[in-house]
Amino acid sequence: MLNDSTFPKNNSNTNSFKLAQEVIRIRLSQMLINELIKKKEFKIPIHLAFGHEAIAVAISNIMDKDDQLVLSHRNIHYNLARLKLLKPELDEYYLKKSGLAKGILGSMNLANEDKGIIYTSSILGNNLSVAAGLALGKKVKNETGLVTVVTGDGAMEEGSFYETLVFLKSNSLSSFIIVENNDWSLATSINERRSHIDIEKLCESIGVDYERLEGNDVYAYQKKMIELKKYAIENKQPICIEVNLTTLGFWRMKTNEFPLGKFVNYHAGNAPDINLLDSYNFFIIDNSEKDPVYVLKKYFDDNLINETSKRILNELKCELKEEIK
Ligand SMILES: Cc1ncc(C[n+]2csc(CCOP(=O)(O)OP(=O)(O)O)c2C)c(N)n1
Ligand SMILES: [Mg+2]
Repeated sequence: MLNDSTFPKNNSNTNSFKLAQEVIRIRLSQMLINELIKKKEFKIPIHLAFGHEAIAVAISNIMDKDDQLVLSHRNIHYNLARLKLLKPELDEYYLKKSGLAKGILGSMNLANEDKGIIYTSSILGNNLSVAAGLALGKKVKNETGLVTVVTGDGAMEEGSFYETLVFLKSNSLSSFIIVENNDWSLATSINERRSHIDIEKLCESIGVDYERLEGNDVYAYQKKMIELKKYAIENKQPICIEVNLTTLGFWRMKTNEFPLGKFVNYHAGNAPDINLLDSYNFFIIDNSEKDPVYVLKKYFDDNLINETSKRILNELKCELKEEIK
């Protein structure tokens, strides 16, 4: 697959380098926000999405004007990918009037209609039903465009996940249901809290097409999403896309059973083990395929990625000159 002509070579002067830059920009934007959360700058909880950058960039990049995106509590990666600016998002987290949503929506409900993010809800499962209604609305009004809804492996335990799949299929509605499967919901891994759900088989039983994405490769993801979008629109079908990913970061929860602290995957607030340093490869969190930024090394050499990251970090710091004095 890597020999495909749509995949970039080690060259920053190509259009496709933009995808890599986007992944890096979203990583660094979050690192800057993480440092501010550590300083207890915000009154509201913020769910970072380190490790989720590749799918957000791919989805944002394939969106057309008439497409609609519906998000959940962990939405920072999509909001940053759509807006392409950090300052209005940060002002929103400060609940300032100058914020993206005038300081009214905050973090967990942050939508941006101008950029196609029609609705975002902190109520798990609620966004699925809303997306189903939006998709039906497009059909009855004879409007074009694809509705994409994003959910987690915890939120998909809500009945509305099943209902939405049945509804979208029954009404032949072009749509994507993206399951960001990070194996965690709050402080429990899937194994700890429930029996395994085979999403592929569940979809098969309803007749909904299913696709799994893994590997955190933004180029592979974008190529696949373009194919899937064409299929969903031409065939008027929903497609459920399970994205296996790791939310990078962790903390330790002290319990009687685990006096030294039980490993808990990052959920919200600051990611204490992630630091914005000024060293070589400072933007990489995990030297493995778990990290979409590390995966960029398949295509570009370390030097190019490092220099690009430094440039983007400087641009972001200029954008935020007030906030990070
Ligand atoms: C209806 C409802 N129940 C419970 C919660 C509390 N809650 C907030 S986030 C969360 C975990 C969600 O897990 P998942 O959907 O896998 O998303 P992740 O945080 O792992 O990205 C829970 C239980 C909620 N917001 N809404
Ligand atoms: Mg989860």
